Amino acid sequence: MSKPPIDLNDPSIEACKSTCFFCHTNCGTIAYVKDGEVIRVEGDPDHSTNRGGLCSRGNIALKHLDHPDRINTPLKRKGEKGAGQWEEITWEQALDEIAERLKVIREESGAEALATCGGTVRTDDWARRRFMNLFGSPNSFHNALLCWIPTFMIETAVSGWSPFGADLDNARIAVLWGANPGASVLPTMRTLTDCQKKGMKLMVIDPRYTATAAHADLWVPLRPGSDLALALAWLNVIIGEYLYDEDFCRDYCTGFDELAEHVKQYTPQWAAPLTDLTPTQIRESARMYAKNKPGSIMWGTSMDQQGRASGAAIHARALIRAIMGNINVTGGDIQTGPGLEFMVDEEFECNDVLSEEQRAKQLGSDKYKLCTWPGYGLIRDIALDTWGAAPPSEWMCEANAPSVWRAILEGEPYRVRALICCATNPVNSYGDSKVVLEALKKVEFLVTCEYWMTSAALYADYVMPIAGALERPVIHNNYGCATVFHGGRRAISPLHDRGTDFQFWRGLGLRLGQDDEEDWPWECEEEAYFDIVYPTGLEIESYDEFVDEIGGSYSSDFNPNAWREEGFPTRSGKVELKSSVLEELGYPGLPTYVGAPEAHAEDPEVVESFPLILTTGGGFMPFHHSEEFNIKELRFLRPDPYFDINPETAQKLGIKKKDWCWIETMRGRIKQRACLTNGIAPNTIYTQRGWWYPERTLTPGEDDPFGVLESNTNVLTAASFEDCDPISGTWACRGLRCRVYKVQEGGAR
Ligand SMILES: Nc1nc2c(c(=O)[nH]1)N[C@H]1C(S)=C(S)[C@@H](COP(=O)(O)OP(=O)(O)OC[C@H]3O[C@@H](n4cnc5c(=O)[nH]c(N)nc54)[C@H](O)[C@@H]3O)O[C@H]1N2
Ligand SMILES: Nc1nc2c(c(=O)[nH]1)N[C@H]1C(S)=C(S)[C@@H](COP(=O)(O)OP(=O)(O)OC[C@H]3O[C@@H](n4cnc5c(=O)[nH]c(N)nc54)[C@H](O)[C@@H]3O)O[C@H]1N2
Ligand code: SF4
Ligand SMILES: [Mo]
Repeated sequence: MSKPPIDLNDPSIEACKSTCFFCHTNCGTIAYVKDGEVIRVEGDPDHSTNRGGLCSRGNIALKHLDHPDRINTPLKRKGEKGAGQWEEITWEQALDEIAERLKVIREESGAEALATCGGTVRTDDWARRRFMNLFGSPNSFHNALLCWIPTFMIETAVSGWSPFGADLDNARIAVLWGANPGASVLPTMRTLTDCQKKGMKLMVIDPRYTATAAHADLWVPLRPGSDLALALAWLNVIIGEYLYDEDFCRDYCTGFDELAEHVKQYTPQWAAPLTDLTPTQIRESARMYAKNKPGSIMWGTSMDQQGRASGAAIHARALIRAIMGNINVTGGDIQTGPGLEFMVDEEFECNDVLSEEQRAKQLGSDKYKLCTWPGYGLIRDIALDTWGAAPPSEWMCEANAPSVWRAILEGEPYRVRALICCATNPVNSYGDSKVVLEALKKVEFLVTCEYWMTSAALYADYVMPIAGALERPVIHNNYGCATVFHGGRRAISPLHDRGTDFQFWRGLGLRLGQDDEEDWPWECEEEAYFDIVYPTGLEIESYDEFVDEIGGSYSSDFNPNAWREEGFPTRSGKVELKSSVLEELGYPGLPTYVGAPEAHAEDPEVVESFPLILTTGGGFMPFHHSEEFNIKELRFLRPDPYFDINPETAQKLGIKKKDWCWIETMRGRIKQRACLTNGIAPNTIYTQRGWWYPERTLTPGEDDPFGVLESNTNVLTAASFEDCDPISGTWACRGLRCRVYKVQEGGAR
């Protein structure tokens, strides 16, 4: 049924440039507002990202805005934890009481006894970090370790910054190495196919034949979790066959000779049995990238999610790009450095307020050193020396999540007593869900800032009702790590008794002795965002004017070749193929093979009991991680969870199309339905992520509320200390050992 047209001549209707935040693509929207009510949301045709388009999530913005399941007022727990009994209270009362409790915990156990937990970027994460630094705790963390943080930090260690984009218009090839924009970032997929029409080649390295692989000139179906072996073998081929950029390696890199010697051992024959590719496939794929220069290897999450092997794999990928001279060159991957013409997130964070003594207490920083204070401190100093601006500590310098869950449960090295979950659904999205759920049940004091009643909200002492993207302004500035930003306006004030995350952190800070002039001089987001935009010199007097008059976009000029002239922003001024930063932290300076992502994957008894290889990674439409499962218009498209299995394997196991099956790893088992497809190898299984059943009614005392452990792929993932990457601390979601068997009659839900 088509929608009634909007009467644009109706003076009572305002068209407001707003932003979609159902994923961090942040498409531009036009929200039509009449009498303080949003009556329609459309894609903004003038927005450079989406050019008027919206995906199925963007199109349900109005259903999301006032969905009957939304939490609309602060909730205080009445009964037992997890009983689902609440008293509705005001923001004032909630913030007063939360602050009082945190004060006592800080006095008794130190500020580090408070941790805060986040998910993928939403908005204003700097406000959370500012609050935590001023409070005195180093234990802020996200699951963003699974998603770009290890990549950013390792690439920055090697070549001074991480590529934030690619000059695809001039590239001869784009390699998607564990990225599936056909399901995950739709506007990028459109750009890629447009460039293909102009002659660019596309290679997809992915164990699954995806929507993106279907467009590829070459699909490389490697075994999940074997990216490190493949990347090392590519280095072997590119160097062994003299395909690298000799001038670039000589003039702009250090450590080439040692790298060449080091990768001699990693031949295609060596990598073949590890990757399930033939030596010819390995050689041909390496040649295709190297011979189509300039080219890009675009970022994808896969390598960030390979546990023990992640850091080395990311390092090897960074070196492939570097020895090809494909960084900061027309048609290559582009590292811009921080945005120097506007205020970057790090400037908001008050990092200098956190004492050395508190930094040293950051959980996990003794084991995993790059993405915690030891490594971040080094990288931040180099960036500040070079530019006077640095990457944000929120994201790049975080407590290690598996270490925090254990600190809650075991009190080692000290007990975390209070946890604030903000913009995350941790049982569904962090590794080893059973441990996470246990930690949420056990932590002494839990606060959750949410849209919905998730499992993290259910066990909370207070739940804060958070306003969505139509109810607040949004600025998408890549945390200041790139030189562009986009912004949209608040279409309406928060509905009901909702508030924004910014209001929560500010309100809590002020009650804990933080100052309203020094520490929190902005009363609302618009005031803070004006500070971001102001240094650009644009002639505006407010943030809203930036959106309305300037169009809400800003981009600095960037000369991709400049760094060759001026030197790369590393200590030596060169691309450090052998990384001095990694060596200083006690890691190998060159990427070295470490085995499968999961610690015990190659033990013979494990291989025998768990004969298949599992990947739990890959976003799929229409859901964003665990979100939108309660929106029936989207759930209708995917009522049940499905895993991919090759028909040959299914037949051997007596599994038919749509059968409910158990998928089991060393941590536990979940149920999903079988999707038989030749787009996956016979030894490989792919499970969908995010699943829970918000429609289920709660039974008091239930161990598995909303079925969060029933079909949730993270029950299967590996996050013990030995599974984590020693460099970054990320855990293993891709390349795990598993077995599959049918659910017996009566066992299905
Ligand atoms: N629909 C949808 N879109 C999303 C999201 C979502 O949840 N749903 N999430 C958003 C977020 S936060 C992010 S970070 C991006 C991530 O988006 P992408 O970077 O595209 O990452 P994924 O979709 O997680 O995985 C990409 C591909 O990796 C493949 N893969 C699985 N295991 C391996 C492996 O071991 N090696 C290799 N090389 N490939 C492997 C999967 O089959 C999948 O096709 O997507 C964003 N967009
Ligand atoms: N096994 C496996 N695990 C993965 C991945 C994988 O590929 N495989 N992918 C990983 C990746 S890339 C990421 S980024 C993470 C995502 O991890 P999360 O971000 O934790 O995942 P979501 O399910 O999106 O949960 C976000 C929650 O925040 C709420 N929310 C949304 N917007 C806001 C807001 O503005 N404010 C507040 N307060 N709440 C809000 C939503 O209602 C939702 O419940 O998951 C990771 N987990
Ligand atoms: S891709 Fe979809 S969900 Fe993401 S910002 Fe754009 S419209 Fe929103
Ligand atoms: Mo992500």
